[in-house]
Amino acid sequence: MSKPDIDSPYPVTEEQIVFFRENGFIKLKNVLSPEAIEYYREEITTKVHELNPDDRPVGEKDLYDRAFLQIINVWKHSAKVEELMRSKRLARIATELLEVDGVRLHHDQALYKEPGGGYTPWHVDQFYWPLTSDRTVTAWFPLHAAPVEMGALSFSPGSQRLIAGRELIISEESEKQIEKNLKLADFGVEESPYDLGEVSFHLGYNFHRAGPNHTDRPREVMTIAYMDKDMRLAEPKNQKQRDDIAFCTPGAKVGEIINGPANPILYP
Ligand SMILES: O=C(O)CCC(=O)C(=O)O
Repeated sequence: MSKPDIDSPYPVTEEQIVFFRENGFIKLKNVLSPEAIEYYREEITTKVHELNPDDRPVGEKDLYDRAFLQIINVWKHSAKVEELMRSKRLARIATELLEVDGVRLHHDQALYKEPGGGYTPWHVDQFYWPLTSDRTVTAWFPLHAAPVEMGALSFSPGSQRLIAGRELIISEESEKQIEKNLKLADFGVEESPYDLGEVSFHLGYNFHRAGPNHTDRPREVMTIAYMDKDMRLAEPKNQKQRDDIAFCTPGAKVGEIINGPANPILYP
C-alpha cells in the first residue's frame, strides 16, 4: 500500500477555533482515514513492543506505569512513524487551533494502555515542559475506535484557566486534588468514545485524565505534541522539566527559541 493522504488540509471552522479557545480541547472526527490508520498502526505497535523497556505484568506495576506503556519519540526509530509525525494535516490543525503562525514538534509518543491497565490521573502537560508560553497542543488519537471503558481521554472544558493543580505531578494526589479543585471551581468533565479516525487536541494547560482499560484489548494511542514555532525554553522548575529538556528539546538554551533537530518545524 502506498502512503495514504495525511497532508491535505482538514477544514477547521471559525466555530471550532472559538470552541478550542474557550474549552482548551476539541475532538474532530474523520481527521485520519481508516486506510491511514491501518497503514501506520502495525508499525507503531511493533515499535512499542520493541522499545518498551518494562515487561512486568500490569499487576506488579506502580500507579504511573500501570496507566500505559509510554514510548517517547517513536519517530526517531522509524521512518514510517516519522512520516506520520510530519503530517501536514495534523500540524495545520494544531497551528489553526493555537492561533499562531506555525508549529514545531515538542515530541511524539505512543501511549498503550494494556488490558487491565489503570487510570491516568488528572494533570496538565505543561507541568512537565519548561516553556515560556501556553501555546502548546497535543493531538491524541487511538488507532481503532475507542469506547470510554477502554480509557478514552477526557477533558475538563475551560480548565486551562485554573491555576491551582498545575504544580502537581501525575499521581494519586493529582487525581484527588484536581478532581476536588475542578468541582469547587465548577468545571465539568467531557468524556466520550472516539470513532475510528477521530483526533482530539488539548492545550498544555487543560486538565485531562483517562479511565482504566476495562476491555480485553490494548488501547493503542499515538500522540503528537506541538508548540508554537517561536517557543522559547524557560528555566526548568523541577526535575521532570530538567529531564524533559534532555528527552524532548536537547541542546535548547534557556531564553532562546527551541530550534534543534529534535524540534523540526512541521507547519507551514
Ligand atoms: O493517554 C493517556 O492516558 C494520557 C494522555 C495524556 O495525558 C496526554 O496525551 O497528554
